[in-house]
Amino acid sequence: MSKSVARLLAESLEAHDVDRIYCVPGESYVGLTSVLVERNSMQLVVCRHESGAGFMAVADGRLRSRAGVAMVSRGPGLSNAMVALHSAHHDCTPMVLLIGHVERRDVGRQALQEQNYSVLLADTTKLVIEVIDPDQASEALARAFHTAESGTPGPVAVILPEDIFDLETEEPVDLPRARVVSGPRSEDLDRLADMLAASERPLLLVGGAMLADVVADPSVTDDLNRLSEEWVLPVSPTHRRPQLFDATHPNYGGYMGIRVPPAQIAEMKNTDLMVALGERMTDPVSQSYSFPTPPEPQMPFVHVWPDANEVGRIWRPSLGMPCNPSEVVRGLLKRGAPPDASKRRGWVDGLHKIHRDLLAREWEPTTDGVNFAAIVCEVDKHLDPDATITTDAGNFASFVHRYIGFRQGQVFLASVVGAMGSGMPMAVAAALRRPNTQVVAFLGDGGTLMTGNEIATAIQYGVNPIVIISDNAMYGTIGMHSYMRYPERPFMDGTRLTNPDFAAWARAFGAEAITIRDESDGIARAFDVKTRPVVVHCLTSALQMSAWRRYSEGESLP
Ligand SMILES: Cc1ncc(C[n+]2csc(CCOP(=O)(O)OP(=O)(O)O)c2C)c(N)n1
Repeated sequence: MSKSVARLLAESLEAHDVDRIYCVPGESYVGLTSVLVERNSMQLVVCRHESGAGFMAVADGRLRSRAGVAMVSRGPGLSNAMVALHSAHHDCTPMVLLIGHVERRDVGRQALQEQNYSVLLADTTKLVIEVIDPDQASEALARAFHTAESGTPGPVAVILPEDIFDLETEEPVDLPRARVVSGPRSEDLDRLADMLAASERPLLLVGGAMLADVVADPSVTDDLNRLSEEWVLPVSPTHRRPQLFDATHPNYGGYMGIRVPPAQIAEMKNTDLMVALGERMTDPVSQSYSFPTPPEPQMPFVHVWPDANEVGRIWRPSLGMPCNPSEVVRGLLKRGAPPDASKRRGWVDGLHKIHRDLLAREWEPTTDGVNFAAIVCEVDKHLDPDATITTDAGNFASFVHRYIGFRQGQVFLASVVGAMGSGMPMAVAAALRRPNTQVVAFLGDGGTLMTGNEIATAIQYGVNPIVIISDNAMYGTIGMHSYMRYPERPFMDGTRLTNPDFAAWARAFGAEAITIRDESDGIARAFDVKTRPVVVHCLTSALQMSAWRRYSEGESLP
């Protein structure tokens, strides 16, 4: 039966179980939006900026372990969405970006807002698919979702010329491909089991691909816990994946993220076997490519990642396993723990003690504003076991990683690569995806005025995140880097910000607002509001540059 291409696309999205699309409308794709609105089979969330829409789709991709979907208009719309694409690409997050395009007959003329997408997106997407033949529209979507979700996940762009939507087609919906799960070779599993059995001081890193497996199948969490307990293995969640292991579990071996505190990393470096389970091994995780050292790691190194292109790309692992990490966990459990696994108890306890000491809720007052540590410690007391925490990029987030004892039922969302502007949109997406659960966003004053306007989207769609703004009147992270590199230069110069009253700003949107001027100002009431978003505006110390560093001493605190 003949139908319009727009309808075929809508049915294809439905077949891929898309229930929500984040967008900023554009004239280039009204042909598709009008059909989507008419069918009403999925929610169109109209955002205030394409970066906001993009980050919401990234968050959705992370929350579902399926591609999140955003829709933007040609040149200008896409350009605004680039930061989210960059983030999804680096963070290995599945995402499909639908982009309206000029009419096919005008392609190449530099028609209004035309862009060469294959050139522009070459280094921020896994694939760019231009739909030239309207009969291939559904096939294009099926390929986009499959590519976005398989191997190393990432963003895929689908380019939709504006003249195709009303054309008629006889093509059927191209149905979704089954999810591909790859297991380890049994000889590799045997070798890993032998290496682990022989190891006195193993280190088990768990990262993004493990998290994707957990989201797809929550029982993976129990398997991981059992492996750690039966095999007596310390588990270290990697950069911005803290929810993979309970911070208070006695086998928690310390967080392997950006700038691990000296005491922790010194002990970690005594390992005799590093196993990266579903961690791509990024710059922050590898401690700026020093642990392990490329290309030859300083200790035996096992790399498990569901994509052979990635295993061996930078390091020469002792054993490379291009498969789903959860399958490795299950395979090891089946083989059974070595009889002398308890020989590692002292090693695991030692790592855990350093972590617990660092997690201690200790902080000291400052002279120029609130020590953000106090706020984060207070928030931690109010977090539900299934709360979502999002952070934007900035030094205020170091307090979140230091002082929040993440639990496995909690959800953490941020741009792993550290793109500013992610915190608020991700909170909106999480609140939509996880109704009736707490969603708390931590933002800096810098990031707030990048995408904070998406609080309007929260209000429009009736979701109520709690937004905590650390206002130190500067781009603090950069101030710190500048100070560390050039201590003789005036602190804050080049990074100072003149801010609005964020409480008044929040109220103008219809949100509730609380101002914190002192560590003793309570924020408990932020958790009681529940009927609209709450913004907690903290007048934060600039001298307390991060959870680890204070200006006057110029030294790490611990
Ligand atoms: C989109 C983007 N622009 C610039 C940067 C570089 N950058 C990293 S952190 C930071 C400052 C963040 O300032 P703020 O949000 O106020 O948090 P603070 O560091 O003061 O806690 C900047 C500019 C970035 N990571 N992402």
